[in-house]
Order: sequence, then structure tokens, then C-alpha cells
Amino acid sequence: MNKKILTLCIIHQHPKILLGMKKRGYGEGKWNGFGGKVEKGETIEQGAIREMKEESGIKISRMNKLGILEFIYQDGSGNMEVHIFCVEEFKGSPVESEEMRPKWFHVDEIPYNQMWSDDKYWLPMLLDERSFRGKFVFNKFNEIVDYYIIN
Ligand code: 6OG
Repeated sequence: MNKKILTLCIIHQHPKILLGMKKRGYGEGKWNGFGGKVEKGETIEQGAIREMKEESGIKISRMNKLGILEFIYQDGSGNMEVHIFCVEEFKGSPVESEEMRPKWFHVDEIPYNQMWSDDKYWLPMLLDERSFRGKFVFNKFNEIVDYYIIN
């Protein structure tokens, strides 16, 4: 099965992080970082920068690649490899796009119950600037049935 390569960027300006409410499509109704599919002819980093700009209006100046996660879907809907970046410097301020409604959250008030269920395992590591690698298996109800994460 072919594996899609995607990016996910979280801006961390301690004690706050920027998340976006996904307004449509895959992951609708969840808070998440900004990102999407890497396109043909661009590097993963270029894809991350492009998606961040398209979805939030923010131009990344410095980022740190901290994680790679593999998501396996038992329903066969296509597996993903998601490259996760912590954005440390940027230009501009977040604006709502057709896809995302951005909002700053205090690190003590991250809305894990309205996020993908894998996030609680790795987001604390990203906030500690620890790198990580992992794999999550989801059933057809988008519940985690198996996972590992190492750092
Ligand atoms: P578009 O297909 O809308 O990009 N993504 C996930 N993020 C988290 N935290 N957990 C998951 O668990 C995810 N699956 C996908 C990758 C989709 C965006 O959503 C992320 C992309 O940034 C299953 O362009």
C-alpha cells in the first residue's frame, strides 16, 4: 500500500502553542497543528513551510524537526508518515483560513479531548524539545488499538 507523506507544525512560544480548529475534510472538528501532504517536487521542509502559510498566514523562519510518526489504518484507507516540526521563529500573525481557525493555548490548557488521540503521547515530548518516533494503529472508529513511541 502506498504511504502518504505529510507534515504537521506546532508553534511553541512558551507558555503558549498555536493550534487550529480543522473546519473541513479529514480531522474536521479537531484542534491540530498546521500541515498537509508534501507535494511532488518539494522537500518535506518546503511542504511544511507552504502548508503553514496557506493554512494560517504565518511564515516560518526557524523550525526544528522533532518527530516522525506512522499512522496505520486497519480499514485500509491508506497509511501516513507524518513529519512533525516545532516552529521556533516566525513572521506574521495567525489569520483564519478556509481550512483552519487558529487559536493560542496555554500549555496547561491543551484541549486533548478535542484532538487526535495520539497527540497526548507525543505533544508533551515536543514541548520538552525531545525528539520522538512512533507508530499508531487505528481501527475504523479512529481508536488507537496498538502503538509504540520512543524518544
Ligand atoms: P490534510 O490531509 O488535511 O492534512 N494528521 C494527524 N495529526 C495528528 N495529530 N494525529 C493524526 O492521527 C493525524 N492524521 C493526520 C497531518 C492532514 C493533517 O492532519 C495531520 C496533516 O497535518 C491520525 O492536508
